[in-house]
Amino acid sequence: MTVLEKFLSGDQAALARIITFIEDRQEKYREVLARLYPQSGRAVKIGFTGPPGAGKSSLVNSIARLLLARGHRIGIIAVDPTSPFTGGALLGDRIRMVDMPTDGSVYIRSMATRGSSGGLAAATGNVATALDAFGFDFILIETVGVGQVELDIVDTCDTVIVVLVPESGDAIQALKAGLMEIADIFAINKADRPGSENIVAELNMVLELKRNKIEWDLPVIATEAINNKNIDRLLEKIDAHLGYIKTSGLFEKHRREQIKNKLFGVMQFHFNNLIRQEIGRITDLDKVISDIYEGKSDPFTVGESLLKKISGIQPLH
Ligand SMILES: Nc1nc2c(ncn2[C@@H]2O[C@H](COP(=O)(O)OP(=O)(O)OP(=O)(O)O)[C@@H](O)[C@H]2O)c(=O)[nH]1
Ligand SMILES: [Mg+2]
Repeated sequence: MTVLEKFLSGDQAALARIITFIEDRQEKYREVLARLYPQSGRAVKIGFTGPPGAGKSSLVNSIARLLLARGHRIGIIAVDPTSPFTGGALLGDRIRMVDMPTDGSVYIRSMATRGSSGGLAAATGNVATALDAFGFDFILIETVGVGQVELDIVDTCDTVIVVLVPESGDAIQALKAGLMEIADIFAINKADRPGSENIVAELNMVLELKRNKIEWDLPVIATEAINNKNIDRLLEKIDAHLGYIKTSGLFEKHRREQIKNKLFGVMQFHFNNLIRQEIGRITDLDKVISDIYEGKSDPFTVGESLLKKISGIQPLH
């Protein structure tokens, strides 16, 4: 049996190999994805994002347990940006999801950026496609919410939970980081700490304007992941949100949008490659650069004419 056949027969070791293959973009990984893609689309994808150490892993862990108790199979992706800016790895006390059942009902995969964020969102989406095709009912995706890449990752989810903590200023920070735009549900975790009521109130105030404009009520739930408190309420809201997007048509709309983005992403990838591959054949690039450097021409005119030579396409203005 090939690895792909083993994957399709439900072998988790084959799943792990396929994911590595996709993540490392090994030769022909696109062909593998093309085979898996039609099998995907059934899993519900839930994103958890928020500042480092907010308790995202702890919440994913607790929600996964409730979903397992319902008989679902769960795939978990923990995206671990290793940049010094996010500082995730600096926290020595982060939760590792190790004490999960080993009967095949859960699969946990962490993905590191290895110092570069290029393509991370696409790679995460592709890994989610593999988990989806493998047959998991839910895919929980954890990512530190500080940059654009992380926002892109949660864009592949059906429901997004923004996790904040009682420390003052978080709500305002969240606004700045664009987290407000992507949240469907807010979890104020570590509600056992002082100040949690304040941030809930502050957030509710900020959300009031937005709530008036949409049908979904953007719930704010105070949770205590370590004490397993209000996790059931959080899951109720997840259920409610999934129900809302399905009946309102937003689910399909969003999924179609994701397909469009994927399609454009694939075309852009190939188009970029085409340019890099062809440019040397149709022109002397060093000479072109020298001409521009010496003021004999400009990147705008030359760029358009080179594009036309490569593709036959006259750029739109
Ligand atoms: N007091 C308190 N601590 C919590 C709670 N939930 C999680 N923690 C602790 O906060 C720390 C970080 O939790 P994680 O779940 O690893 O947080 P995270 O957001 O996944 O962290 P990164 O992935 O490193 O960004 C751990 O020591 C947890 O035990 C809570 O409800 N109350
Ligand atoms: Mg974590």
